[in-house]
Formats: sequence, C-alpha cells, structure tokens
Amino acid sequence: MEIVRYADRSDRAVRVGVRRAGRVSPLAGVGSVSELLRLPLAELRGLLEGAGAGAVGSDGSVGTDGRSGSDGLDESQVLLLPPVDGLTEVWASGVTYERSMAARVEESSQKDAYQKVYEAERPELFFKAPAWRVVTDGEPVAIRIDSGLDVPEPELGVVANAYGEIVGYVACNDMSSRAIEGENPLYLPQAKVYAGSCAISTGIRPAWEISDATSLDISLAVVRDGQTAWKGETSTARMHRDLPTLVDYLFRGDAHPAGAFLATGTGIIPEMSFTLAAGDRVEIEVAEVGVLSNPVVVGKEPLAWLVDALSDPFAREVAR
Ligand code: DO4
Ligand code: MG
Repeated sequence: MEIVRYADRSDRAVRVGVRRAGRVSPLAGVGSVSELLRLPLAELRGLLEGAGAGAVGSDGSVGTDGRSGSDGLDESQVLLLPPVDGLTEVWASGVTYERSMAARVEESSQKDAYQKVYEAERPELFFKAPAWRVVTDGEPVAIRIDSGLDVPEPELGVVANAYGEIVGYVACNDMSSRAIEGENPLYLPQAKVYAGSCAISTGIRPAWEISDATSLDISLAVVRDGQTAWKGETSTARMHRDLPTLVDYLFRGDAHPAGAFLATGTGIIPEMSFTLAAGDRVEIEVAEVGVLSNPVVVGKEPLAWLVDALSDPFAREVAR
C-alpha cells in the first residue's frame, strides 16, 4: 500500500488516497498529505489500515462499506502528483556512504571538509526543496545551465511526521552539480537547490510495511539514446548513519509541524568522467519503496510549469 496524492480527472479535484495493486482510493476527510503527517504514527497507521472506514467514492459519496466505489479508481483516471504538499519541506543528508565521501574528496577543492563530516557525530543535513518544487515520476529533472558536471543521486527518503517519527519511505533523486559544489563547498545550496533538482516517487510506502529499511537495494541507470550509458547499485546496509539519528538531528533545531521528508544520502556516484546530458533518462529504484523515471532537461525554463501547477495541477501534464 502507498499513500498517494492525485488530481482526479473526473472533477479535477486534488485528493489524498491509498494505492493498492494499481488502484487508487481516496481517504475520506483527508485534504492533504501534510495533514496526515500531523498525526502520531499509531493514529496514522490506524487510519490507513482502516481505509475503508470512511473512504469516499470518486464522486465524493461515502460507500456504506466505507470503500471508494468498490475497489477505487484505475490509475488512468487520475494524475499522480508528488506525495508532498503544504508546509512540508524536503531536506537531504550528505556523505552518509563511503562512496559519497570518496567522490567529494575527488571533486572538491576542500577535501578535508568531507572526510571530517563523514566521521563526525553531527551529520551533514541541508534544505533541498519546498513541497511545490518537487517533481515526481515521469516529470523532468534538470541540470543547471551554469554547471557542466552533473549527476543524479538516488537515495532512500524517509518521511517523518510532526513528532519526528518515521512513518514512511520514498525514492528520491537529489540532483547535484558536482562542478559547482566541487569549486567551493559553500556553493552547496546552488549545487543542490534549483528548478528540477528534487524528484520523489509517487507514493509513500508506510514504514510498518517495510521489513528492514537498513537493507534495501538501490539502483540507478542512465539511459542515453536507448542504451544504458551508466549504471550502479548499492544497499542501505552500506549507510554509515542510522535513520532515526538523521531524523533526530533534523528535528533538533526546528519544528516541522507538517512533517518532513529527508533524503538519506547517496551511495552511487559515477566517475568524474561521466556527466548527465539533456535527453538522458534517469531510472532509479529503491527496492520495496518506489521507482523514478525522469527525462533530463537543461535550465529552469523547462520547469516553468511548476509555477502554473500551483493553481492547476494539470499544468504538470505539459512536461510528461
Ligand atoms: O556534501 C555534499 C552533499 C552530498 C550528498 O548529497 C550525498 O552524499 O548524497
Ligand atoms: Mg545527495
């Protein structure tokens, strides 16, 4: 089961629901994912496991058995949106795998910073995106026009509620400019935060359905002209940090009243000789959690529809 956010093609309303076996059922009385993330874990779990109870039909009616119609909507009847909204922020962790540390040491003018943060008690955490800037499966990710060495970063994302409890998981792509960050680590916000830099899979897998988040396979393939131009894989077992500690640091310094998403770092980074290019397709899979398949574009113009999508979710379709 996954928590999804979608625009219903029948009435264009944005709803939150659950997806099971490719069918989507709305959750009654739930207007946003951020609303769900205000609930304690036990309450959220009870609500989702009881879905069903109180779910509404695509026409807004409540079924007597509590189910949406009988078995929900086919995916073709909805436009799946990124499963993040409202005040929920996306953050990211850095240098949580040895491979990431080694790659930064190779690319950076300030190698020490990365070796030190890999060993330090305090992890590297950085702001990645507000909810509205996130793209999802099928939408473009971007490389900056002023970069020149760019990679996708496939990562397990944890979804924390307002209490800092891990309630779910997503697949993330923390698109990054190695050229800009490599020049000076203080350029990290420009290397990491720009239009089309943050992709999240379409559904949130509830934490209680994942048997062991510390042992999930993650894979990346970059497809160019129909051929695999680069591929790699890792496992969360190789992570040098534990997930609750990363979330704990995120919640130490501020409140997250609508919860937060936290990408947990990459363990897959191509050699310096490889860079993404316009027209590539980035394929990411986090086993049991989610997939992302996104075409690569250059610059901010191909992401201009994100602004239009603030008022019309179907504006996203121009990019798919
Ligand atoms: O220090 C730079 C960020 C590293 C990062 O994003 C990662 O390791 O995934
Ligand atoms: Mg990263």
